[in-house]
Amino acid sequence: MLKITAARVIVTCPGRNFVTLKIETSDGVHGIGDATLNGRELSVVSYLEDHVCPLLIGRDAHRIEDIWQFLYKGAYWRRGPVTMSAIAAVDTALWDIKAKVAGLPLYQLLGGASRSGVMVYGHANGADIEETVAEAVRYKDMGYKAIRLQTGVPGLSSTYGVSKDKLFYEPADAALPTENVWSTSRYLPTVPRLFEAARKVLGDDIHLLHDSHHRLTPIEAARLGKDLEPYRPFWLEDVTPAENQASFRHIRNHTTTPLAVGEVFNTVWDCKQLIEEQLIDYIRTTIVHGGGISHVRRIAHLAELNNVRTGFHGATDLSPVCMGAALHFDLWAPNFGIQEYMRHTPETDAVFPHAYTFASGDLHPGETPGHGVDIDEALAAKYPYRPAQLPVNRLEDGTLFNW
Ligand code: EZ4
Ligand code: CO
Repeated sequence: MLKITAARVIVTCPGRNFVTLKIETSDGVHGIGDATLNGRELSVVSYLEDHVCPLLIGRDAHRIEDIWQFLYKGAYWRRGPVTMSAIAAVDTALWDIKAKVAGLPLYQLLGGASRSGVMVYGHANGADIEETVAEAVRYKDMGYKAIRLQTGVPGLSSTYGVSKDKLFYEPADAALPTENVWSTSRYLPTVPRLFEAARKVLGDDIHLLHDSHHRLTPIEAARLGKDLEPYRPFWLEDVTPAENQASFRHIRNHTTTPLAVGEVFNTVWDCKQLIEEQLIDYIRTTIVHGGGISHVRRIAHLAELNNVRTGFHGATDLSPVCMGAALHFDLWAPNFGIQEYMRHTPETDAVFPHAYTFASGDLHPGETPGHGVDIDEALAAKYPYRPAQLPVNRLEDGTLFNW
């Protein structure tokens, strides 16, 4: 028995907020898990500190599955982003501990490497098409094999995915939500023009992606998918809000553009129909918001049976701890597709020393026992929590819309 002796939550803000759970054991081995829920961080801190940490003390750290079931079934109130992020943090920390005790990098415990590296996509964005394409060229020159393209929309002062700082996009930019303005009719013709320009400059030998960030109706999404077909996008992401899984049937019936969904999902139940009816091509739910490795593994297995591949969320609000764990998963998962990679700032990287490295368009999790990511607690303490929320979006007539 490897006794859990302590479970502590560490909140730090090296440029943005991160919540980390640290679990310590009687053998002196510790593990960490990411619990960051962007804009709602302190609700997960409370869930962990007030309700989860006390019941971990004294349990056997090796019984990962039993602890997962205890936290999921034992709460009575199942699912939801707060609950599942908290469970994910525990699960990730316990897998970290088990792999450290075994003296193996985590991917070996999952079943070993299925590939030599994890293909990632970076984010090229600009105020207009020309600037976005120039950014994409810069990413190609950095070695990226896949690039997400987001551009400003003529007539709109700001839009999702377009930032001032090119390498580090950060939408949670104010203590109270910033208000953006949206127009689907201005947006829809812009994206095919962007892709046409990008293909001309970048050629065919690169994967191009785009994120609609939940802003279209199914029929608008179908139109965009059809308009993008000549430019062979790798995927079109989050075309509509996905609470209504059946609405993807309409989109699917109209376009062969591959679809990616799921960064806001937190259990297999959110995507069961999407996967079983093969309505999507990539599932994006990653470790921190999907109940940890133990639950995301169930999602990935269901996906594999239905020709759906993984394409995990990897924005900057997912900490390096989540990225490390995700990369071990990606290196193993037989149905891995691609991994999103938004770089963290140097301040964040210093707080979370990690074994993963980038080379030639791939990330590799490294060979350090565990998931290979740690936290420098003394440095973390120098960056206290700062309130920051995600923006909201309104139509031009003031109607509150999806961000
Ligand atoms: O807006 O992670 O594909 N990536 C995204 C992200 C999300 C943020 C929200 O916290 O959509 O940029
Ligand atoms: Co997205």
